[in-house]
Amino acid sequence: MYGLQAVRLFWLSSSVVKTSNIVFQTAAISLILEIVAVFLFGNEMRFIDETEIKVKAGRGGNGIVSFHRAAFIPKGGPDGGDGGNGGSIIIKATSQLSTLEEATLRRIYNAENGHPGQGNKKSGRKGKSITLRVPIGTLIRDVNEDCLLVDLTEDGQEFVLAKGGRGGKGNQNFATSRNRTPRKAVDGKPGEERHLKLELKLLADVGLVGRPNAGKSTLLAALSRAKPLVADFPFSTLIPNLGVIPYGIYQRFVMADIPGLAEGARDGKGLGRQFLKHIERTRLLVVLIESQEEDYRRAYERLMDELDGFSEELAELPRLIVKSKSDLENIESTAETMQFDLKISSVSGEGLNDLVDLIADKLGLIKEARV
Ligand SMILES: Nc1nc2c(ncn2[C@@H]2O[C@H](COP(=O)(O)OP(=O)(O)OP(=O)(O)O)[C@@H](O)[C@H]2O)c(=O)[nH]1
Ligand SMILES: [Mg+2]
Repeated sequence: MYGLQAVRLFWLSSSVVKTSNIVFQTAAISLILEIVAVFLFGNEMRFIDETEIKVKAGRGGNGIVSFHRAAFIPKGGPDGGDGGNGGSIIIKATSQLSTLEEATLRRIYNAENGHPGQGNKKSGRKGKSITLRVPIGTLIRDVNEDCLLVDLTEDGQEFVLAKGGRGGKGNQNFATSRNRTPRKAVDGKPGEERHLKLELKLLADVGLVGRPNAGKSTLLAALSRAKPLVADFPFSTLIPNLGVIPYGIYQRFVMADIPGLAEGARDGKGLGRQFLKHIERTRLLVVLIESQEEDYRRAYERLMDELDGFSEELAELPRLIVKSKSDLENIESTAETMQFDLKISSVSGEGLNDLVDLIADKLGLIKEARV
């Protein structure tokens, strides 16, 4: 996170050096204040979308050898109880979280061992299980086996990451007519262990892409109840935002706004590229190009270069090409070098309803259909 702040600060400070533009200076000062605030009050904006953890389930408790002892019963039978099962480690997807932060509280998670059995045929207590909560859209890979274990796509979906070992049997189980005093009991089994990689890839229907400052966050705020930071400088969005957009009475779709894609993002410039994975699982991209761009086609092709270079999934997604900030458009000064699907203004509201209709159409939503 501080890395992101630093990139933004670097970008802004270089702009301050280059220009005396008051906007940049104000932006740089506000960013410095933001960093100071983060140091003082903690960082509430930590967006963690990747982490590695080790999990170890509890060992099963041992079964024990014991014989019933009571006054006037000299030869009580075997009464050694079974060991309790070890605790498991479970992962659960929840809509209440939007980052993996909670799962990163520890590097290693150990569930409790099962307790040994007791005399009087009492079983040992089970070890306590641990449930890790992660956001919906978390993929879990086994690092050693190099395979995907599960993709948690539903609210409440659970998966056992490491199963607790079974408790061993006590000697009460081994009495036979030939051997009434068995001295055999079984030890508990070890719990499973795994080295895992958790990766969050947000689940949204539509992804917004555009260069920094293209008006992505403003559009999301205009269409949904999301309140992303909107500001008149590039890289104002540092983490992805999701917004739910209603369509008709019963339908809705989720739109993701990610940090702007700077030119050369593919070579590590700017912030946008690391967030592209969060729109990889969408069904449609809305590409925003500012009406004030000097060369629309060039701006579009540069964006497409970044997307195509990122992954096949992104390259193949259907796209709507939308001209943004139409209220600022100066028709004489910009030669129309490409075909837009629509032009919109999040400020005047021009084209917003049409955009929602167009997106819904591409997603195959039917306005009056109940979900
Ligand atoms: N006039 C006008 N201004 C707009 C419109 N949409 C956005 N803006 C302004 O453009 C600036 C940038 O808008 P953002 O929504 O933060 O842009 P962004 O694409 O999210 O930018 P990054 O997050 O930095 O990539 C802000 O000052 C907005 O108020 C619009 O339709 N008309
Ligand atoms: Mg933004």
